Amino acid sequence: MIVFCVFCVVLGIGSFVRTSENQQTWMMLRNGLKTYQSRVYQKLSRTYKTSGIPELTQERHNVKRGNYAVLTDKDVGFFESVVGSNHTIKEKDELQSYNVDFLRSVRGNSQLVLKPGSVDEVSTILKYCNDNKIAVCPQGGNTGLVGGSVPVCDEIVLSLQRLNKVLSIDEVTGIAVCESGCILDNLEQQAKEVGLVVPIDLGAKQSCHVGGNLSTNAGGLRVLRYGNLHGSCLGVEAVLANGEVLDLMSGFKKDNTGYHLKHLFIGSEGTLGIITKLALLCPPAPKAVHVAFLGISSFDDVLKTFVSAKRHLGEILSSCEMLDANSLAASLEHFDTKSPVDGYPFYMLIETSGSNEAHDAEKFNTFLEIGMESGEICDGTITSDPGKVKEIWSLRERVPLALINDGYCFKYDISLPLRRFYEIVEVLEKRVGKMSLRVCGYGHLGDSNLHLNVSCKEYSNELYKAIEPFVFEYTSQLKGSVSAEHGIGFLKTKYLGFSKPQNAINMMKSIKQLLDPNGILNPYKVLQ
Ligand code: FAD
Ligand code: 2HG
Ligand code: ZN
Repeated sequence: MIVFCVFCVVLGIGSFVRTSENQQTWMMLRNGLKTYQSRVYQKLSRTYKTSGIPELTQERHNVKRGNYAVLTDKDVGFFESVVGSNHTIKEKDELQSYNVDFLRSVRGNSQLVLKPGSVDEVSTILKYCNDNKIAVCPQGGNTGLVGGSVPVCDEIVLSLQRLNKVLSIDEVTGIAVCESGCILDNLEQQAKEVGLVVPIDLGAKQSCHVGGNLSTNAGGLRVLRYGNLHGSCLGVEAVLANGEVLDLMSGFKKDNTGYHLKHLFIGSEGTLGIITKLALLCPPAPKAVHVAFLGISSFDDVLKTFVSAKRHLGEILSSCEMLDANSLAASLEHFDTKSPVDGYPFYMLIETSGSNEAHDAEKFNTFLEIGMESGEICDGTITSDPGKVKEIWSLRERVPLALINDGYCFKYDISLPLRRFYEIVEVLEKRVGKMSLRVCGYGHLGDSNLHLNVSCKEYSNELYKAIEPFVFEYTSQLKGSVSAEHGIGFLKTKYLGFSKPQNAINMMKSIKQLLDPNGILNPYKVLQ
């Protein structure tokens, strides 16, 4: 028997179950979900206890320091005269959080952090560094997951956190202009006030910078709807290694005047220039948002449900995420919460964003009914209540943090052909056996982007060797991408060749040589 509460969709939250033995789920939903924290990562912060900090990257990865100048008191004096001593960090304890990444997977040994307050200050600092061959690591919110945001050796850290202003948001054109150190969530709040939405959303939004998002070409939860930042970014202002300011700001979607240079700075992870300002095209905020959380009994049915979602939800489909049972279990255990749907090997989170509540609900209902009747969807819950929408999203968004809380987590962010999307999770699970606590797969199914995570109690070199390069070889054999959205940073440089031909890498090196001939910008990252 199929029980499906159509009206509840309109009322706020509904549940549908395939058989009556699942009535318990329905009861729980009627009584309201537990009050989850509204956003998983209120403000991402990790405190650094001595025991939790990783070995120095230079030692763990046996890195030979580049031929850069060693910082002198004279250099520090110069930098203080530019940014002011109150915007300079030299104390060992304070330096720690700028030297260690969010995952605690890498640790640099920088002796100096600079926090410039204007593009001119960034320019003066870079000119000096270039003239004196001092290496620089640009840093945004330090939420990057590939070791790109912290120094490898003793590069100075150039933090963009003071360049944090929203400069303008135009309701008519939909263009938002901000400084690069603006926190994504702040931009989103201000865009919302004029009925717009920032076309990128991710779990780290309360800490990451919009400039950091651009520098990594971050993907996130709604690439399926809005595409990636190469499409939404209208312009950037960037400071080159020699201090020159390149003004590529534009207020137009269409501008075919020569090479599209702004794209060089999108996704180049601070190796070609420092982004100081940017313009983003923001679409109107959707009037109706529905989210369903579904229990599915096989990966084959996950794919069928995705195809059905594209066909039946069409233009209102805004996100299609997948979690396996181990991912959901981690989220539930570490955050001590319950899921409205439980006991399945796979779960899907499907979101629609549109402009007509009744029309969208009707479409969603049709999609769900078809899925239930065919047996592809076994169980689920749907809501359009904003609070409940957040609760459901938090089941998914908590997964990365939950896995880090297992102790240590090896994270892989790969693009794979959809038909073979999940097999690597099962293969890897067999391969690493008891060396790991959990092997799991989740992520942006709608973009063919799998987050393959292996958690363990603490970093283990043996486990590391069992996973790498195996995961990258496997990905490459399937013609996938070894980095779908997080970038190459420091941790993936060895594997760039698994996704790019040598002549493309050579061209990247020529561009780097042209823009940063002394190699001072984020050395040891992206290119080896
Ligand atoms: P940082 O981590 O500080 O830096 C990232 C890189 O960009 C570094 O190489 C740095 O040198 C460079 N950089 C930073 N700012 C500038 C600048 N102004 N100019 C030049 N170079 C600069 N990523 C996704 O793609 N999708 C997700 O869904 C996603 N979810 C996440 C969830 C969590 C919980 C966490 C912790 C991370 C997640 N990430 C995700 C990864 C990360 O948040 C993104 O890569 C983000 O874009 C990094 O922004 P940031 O400001 O923290 O940059
Ligand atoms: C996400 O989609 C992020 O949640 C993080 O990209 C993925 O930590 C990860 O592996
Ligand atoms: Zn992701």
